[in-house]
Amino acid sequence: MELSENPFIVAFKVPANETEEERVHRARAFQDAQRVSRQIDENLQETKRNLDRRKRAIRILLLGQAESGKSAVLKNFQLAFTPHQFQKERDLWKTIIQLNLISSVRTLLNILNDVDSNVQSLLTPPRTPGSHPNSSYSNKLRRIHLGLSPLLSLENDLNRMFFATGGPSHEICVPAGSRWKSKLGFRDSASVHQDLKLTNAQNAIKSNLIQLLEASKDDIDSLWRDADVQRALGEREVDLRDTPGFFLDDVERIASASYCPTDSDIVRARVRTDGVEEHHLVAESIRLKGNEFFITDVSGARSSRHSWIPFFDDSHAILFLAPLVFNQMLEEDPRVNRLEDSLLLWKEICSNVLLANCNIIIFFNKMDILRRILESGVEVRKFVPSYGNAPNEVESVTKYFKDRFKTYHKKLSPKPRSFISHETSAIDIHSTTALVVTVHDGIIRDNLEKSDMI
Ligand SMILES: Nc1nc2c(ncn2[C@@H]2O[C@H](COP(=O)(O)OP(=O)(O)OP(=O)(O)O)[C@@H](O)[C@H]2O)c(=O)[nH]1
Ligand SMILES: [Mg+2]
Repeated sequence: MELSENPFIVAFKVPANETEEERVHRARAFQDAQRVSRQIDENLQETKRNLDRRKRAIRILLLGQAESGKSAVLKNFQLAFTPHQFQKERDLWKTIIQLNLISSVRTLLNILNDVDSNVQSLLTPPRTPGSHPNSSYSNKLRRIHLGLSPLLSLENDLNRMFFATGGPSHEICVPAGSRWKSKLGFRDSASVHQDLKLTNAQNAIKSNLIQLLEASKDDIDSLWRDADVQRALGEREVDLRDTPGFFLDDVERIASASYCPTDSDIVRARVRTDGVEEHHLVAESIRLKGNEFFITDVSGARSSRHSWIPFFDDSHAILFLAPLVFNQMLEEDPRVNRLEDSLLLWKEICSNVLLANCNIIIFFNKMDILRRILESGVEVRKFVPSYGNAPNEVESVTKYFKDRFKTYHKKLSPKPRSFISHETSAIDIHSTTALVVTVHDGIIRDNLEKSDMI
């Protein structure tokens, strides 16, 4: 471009017969324009630096069906690599865990209220007085139910105020990004949000929650420990301990005013991921210092899986979460067995050409739940007839399913690649934090080898 055509120079050209006032005005406008231009240059440089950093850093994508444990694995990465940042968010999780606890109470009451042709509800009065075999227990449970009503209604208000969701399942669901954290009062030094201060109404509802929980903890505890309730759950083959965000065994601790979540509580807390979240981790400890990487956490719901595709050709490795829980159905489609859904998803991921050069590491997660299910006598062959009469034991069951995943991996991968698998229980933070450090080292090593080959 000719100098005379430069719009910046043309705009500030000295006009003929310029007055002193016009000259001062023009000089000021010129300085302002220069400042804006410098700012734009700096922003462009910053964007370029970020892009370069992203290009250099390892990028990991977490995949798997809903509730498979992706966000729990992410928390283990954060615990291992950025423990100080993790520590700063501790208070934020307190409200989430308290809401998880109330949500389990609600689930429990819903199950007890469920009347079908065979099972008399434990909460509704008997049709003719005295006809209910356990009418004295029912009276007790009805009293507890009534006593817990204010807590349940506060849970509704809290969900509406902070999450604007809730839905029929009352599961906490948050939009991607960290804005929901600031809504709960989390103050991140890097945050640009201005609305970090909670309003008086928000503060009031949070302290109401603490008071009401403290006042209700005996009721919650007696409801959960009640022999009739436990029997009713057994009859319906419901094990609430296997449900996400289960804290009923910890009521005494969690419903106390002085409660502070432990690392393990935070990993066990349930917040459904909505959309796609990218997390930038810069290792804090001396040993891991300098390790900088990005982890993308996604929603595993069937309706969200199309949103994973743009992240496929940008990732160095995929961590695929496949719980070997063979006797549960999908929450979003109760006709579909979770393990069958995982296998279908695995086939799609293995055969995807966009992922042909990507390492895929599979975590057979929720091993603790598999162990509990088998110990309680549930037979694999009833849910997976092809399992036949093989031993109903963890080792044999794990090998059977692992072989199925491995076979598809070999058959469907567009190019040969190693099958790397780990058996995990993401809520066991001791072993999982150690594992994610090893896995991360492996991804870096593999990436270096690949770039050397190129
Ligand atoms: N018992 C047990 N619970 C686990 C394990 N891994 C995860 N969880 C719990 O299962 C629940 C669901 O885990 P999440 O990490 O939220 O699942 P997700 O894959 O991120 O689910 P979406 O965000 O809905 O896609 C949480 O309450 C976790 O704490 C595990 O190995 N054992
Ligand atoms: Mg999640």
